[in-house]
Amino acid sequence: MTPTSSPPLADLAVIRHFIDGRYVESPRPLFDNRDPATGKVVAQVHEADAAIVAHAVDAARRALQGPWATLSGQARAKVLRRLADGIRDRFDEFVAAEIRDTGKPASLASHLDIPRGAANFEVFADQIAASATEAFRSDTPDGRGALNYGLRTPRGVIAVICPWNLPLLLMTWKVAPALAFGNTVVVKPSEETPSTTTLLGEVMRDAGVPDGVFNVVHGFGPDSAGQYLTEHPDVDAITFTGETRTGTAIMQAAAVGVRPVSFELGGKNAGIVFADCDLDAAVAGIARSAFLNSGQVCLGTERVYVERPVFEAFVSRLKTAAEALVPGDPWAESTSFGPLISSRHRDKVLGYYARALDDGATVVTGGGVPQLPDALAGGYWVQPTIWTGLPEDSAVIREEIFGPCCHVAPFDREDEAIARANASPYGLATTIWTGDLTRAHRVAAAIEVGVAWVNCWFLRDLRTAFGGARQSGIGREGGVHGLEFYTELRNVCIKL
Ligand code: NAD
Ligand code: 6OD
Repeated sequence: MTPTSSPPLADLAVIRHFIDGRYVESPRPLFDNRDPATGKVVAQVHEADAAIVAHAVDAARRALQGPWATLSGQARAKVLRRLADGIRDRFDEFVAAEIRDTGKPASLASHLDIPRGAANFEVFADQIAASATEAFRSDTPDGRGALNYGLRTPRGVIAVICPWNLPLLLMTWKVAPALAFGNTVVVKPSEETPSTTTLLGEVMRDAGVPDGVFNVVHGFGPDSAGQYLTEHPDVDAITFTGETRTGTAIMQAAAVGVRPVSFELGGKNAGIVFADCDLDAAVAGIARSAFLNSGQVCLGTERVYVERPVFEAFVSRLKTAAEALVPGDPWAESTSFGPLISSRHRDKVLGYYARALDDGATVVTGGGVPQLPDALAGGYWVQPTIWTGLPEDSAVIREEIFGPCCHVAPFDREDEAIARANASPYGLATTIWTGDLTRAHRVAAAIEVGVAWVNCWFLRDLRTAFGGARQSGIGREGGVHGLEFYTELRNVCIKL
């Protein structure tokens, strides 16, 4: 059910770090947390200095030796299920905290962000029992019959660095497998969205997670919590979701000590619509993939290639879908479209809107800022926007915008659509729309991405591998795939 008003979030008026089972403050000046729907300051956040980060890492390191290490897999799975229940028990508070940080519509927070935040813990509770180990009998002259088997141990202290677009969902997507496989974590949520991660500290405590297993430090990237955390020598591995450029900086920090990384990075995803598709479904699917969460989804479609016979009809129907989106108060039932996360991000997106005009785009719809009531006038709003007519070398087609916009271009041949989709340094996701299953398999195999959806988008089975190719990521998480990153694999060889 979608809640229609916010419960009080008194405990989140000042946002503190969560370390070793306690909320703690730090000496640096607090920074403002703003509601993107109004632009108003809604909370003050403590910023971690190097000492606070060291305290969190130390707590996580000590917790590796405590009761967490001796829990059976079944007992850990029970704890994870209690975490899922704990989020659900405080569902309205989590929804309200996520809305306050992001401005997203209540319908979205209550149907996607918070339910997935809870489900992530259940899925990885299941994985504890599902993860098998390999075994080999040697067949070499010196070791005939020797038994080899894999033994997985936790990596240790994992740094979890998160973005702002789906805060609880993306954070728990990493924290759940880290805990499931026996690690401890220090989480740094985005400076834009500190609230739900902070609230999760209480849920951890109430669910009986031992002190020090889950820690949270707040702050920014460079010269702040992010940098201190990734450079801390006692962090054993770093999992990060965010911009490719930030991933480069984090990889440099991880190089010291040769620590493993798992990265989910940016994208410039292409959608391909063939003339034989169900056009209504394709329009609805592409509209969702371009405009959900105001386009602030890494898997979103910013480049659409449509087979020429249906191009005009597709563009006209996509325009109708974009214009049906209703911006407004996140708590209003009629609202289906939220603001961007910050004034800085809005300026970036509007910069691309201007660039599209400079590069000769035809604006099918949008391109500016919507008219809204006075109460929302200070928020970070832009219109859902569709362009046609841009050259393929325009920055609008090459670079990730991360806003509610897409460019639609016609194509004539399947190989041409594939080549244009692949002409990107990124390789995160694609969505393919066709009624021809043979073609669907062929095209899904030819697009160089980590996730290929056919006649759907963002349809997630959490047991499957998730991640990006090329500059969209390193490694795969999801289901048992996370074992590679969240555990160390030792081979035990016994001569019999
Ligand atoms: P960002 O890279 O700016 O920030 C992400 C996190 O990194 C924040 O917590 C930030 O404080 C921290 N950070 C920044 N600089 C750092 C540094 N030098 N050292 C350590 N930490 C640092 O990304 P964002 O703007 O929060 O999120 C949007 C980006 O995330 C987009 O590029 C989007 O595509 C990507 N994203 C990818 C996925 C995926 O699954 N592939 C999912 C969501 C978002
Ligand atoms: O669904 C997920 O598990 C996932 N990591 C989604 C990423 C969305 C990007 O914004």
